Amino acid sequence: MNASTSLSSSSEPASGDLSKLTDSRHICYVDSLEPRFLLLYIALSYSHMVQEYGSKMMELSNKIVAVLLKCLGDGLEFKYFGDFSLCHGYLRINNYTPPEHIETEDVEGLGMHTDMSCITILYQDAIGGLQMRSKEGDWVDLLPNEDALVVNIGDLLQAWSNGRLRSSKHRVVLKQPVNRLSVAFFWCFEDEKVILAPEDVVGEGNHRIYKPFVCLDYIKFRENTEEGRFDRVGNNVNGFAAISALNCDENMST
Ligand SMILES: O=C(O)CCC(=O)C(=O)O
Repeated sequence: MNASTSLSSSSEPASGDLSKLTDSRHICYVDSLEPRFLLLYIALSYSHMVQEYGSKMMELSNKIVAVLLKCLGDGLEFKYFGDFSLCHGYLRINNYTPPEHIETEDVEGLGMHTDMSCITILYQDAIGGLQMRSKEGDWVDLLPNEDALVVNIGDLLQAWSNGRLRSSKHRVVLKQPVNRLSVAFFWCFEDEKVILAPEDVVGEGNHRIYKPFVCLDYIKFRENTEEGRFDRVGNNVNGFAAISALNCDENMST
C-alpha cells in the first residue's frame, strides 16, 4: 500500500493543528516508512499546514524578539528591532524512533546542544523527553503541554546581547518505546550579518565579551570543523568568539 493512497482515504487534519500529525489514525499508515521518508511524507502531504505554521512562527518570533529587547532595556525594542528585520526562519521536523527495548532509563534521542539561532520555537508531541540543562548542571524535564510552545534563546542572540540572554543547553531522551515527533522553528540572522553587541545592550561599565563575527562563519565553524562540534568538544559561541574565557564566564554567571 502506498502512503499517499492510504492518506487519501483518511480524513485530513484540521489546518494548523500539528498534534494531529501524530494522531494514531495518520501515523499508522506511514509507520512502515523509513524515518527520512516519513519526514518527507509529512512535509509534502501537509505542505499547506507546514507553510501556515511557518508564517505563524515568523509572526511569533518577531513578537518574542520585541519582548526580549524590551527586557534588555526600556526603548531598545524600538531602537534595535531593525537589527532583526532580515532574519529568516526554517523548520525542522524531528522524528525519533526508539530502540525496540529501552533497558536503561535514558536513551539519548538528540545529544546536548545549543541552537545556532536567535531564538527557536519548539513544538513537541505528547510523548515528552525534552530536557534543559540548569545552571547547576541538572537535567530538567520540559513536560509536554498542548497549550504551550517552548522558546529557546540561541547562540546568535547570546552573542548579540553580550551574554545577557543565554543560549540554553538541551537534549532529548527517549523514555518510551514509541515514536516521538517535534517541530523546531529556528529564527536566525542573515548569513552575512556581523554580530557586535550594541553599546547600550552591553551596558555602561561592562566589557564586550565577544569579538565581532559574521554569522555564516559561526555556522560553518559549528557544522564543518571538529572543534566546533558541540557534541564532541562542547564548543559553541563562547569557544568561537569569546574575547577571553574569563570575561565570558564572569558574564555568564550573572
Ligand atoms: O525534539 C526536540 O524536542 C528538540 C529538538 C531540538 O533541540 C533541535 O531540533 O535542535
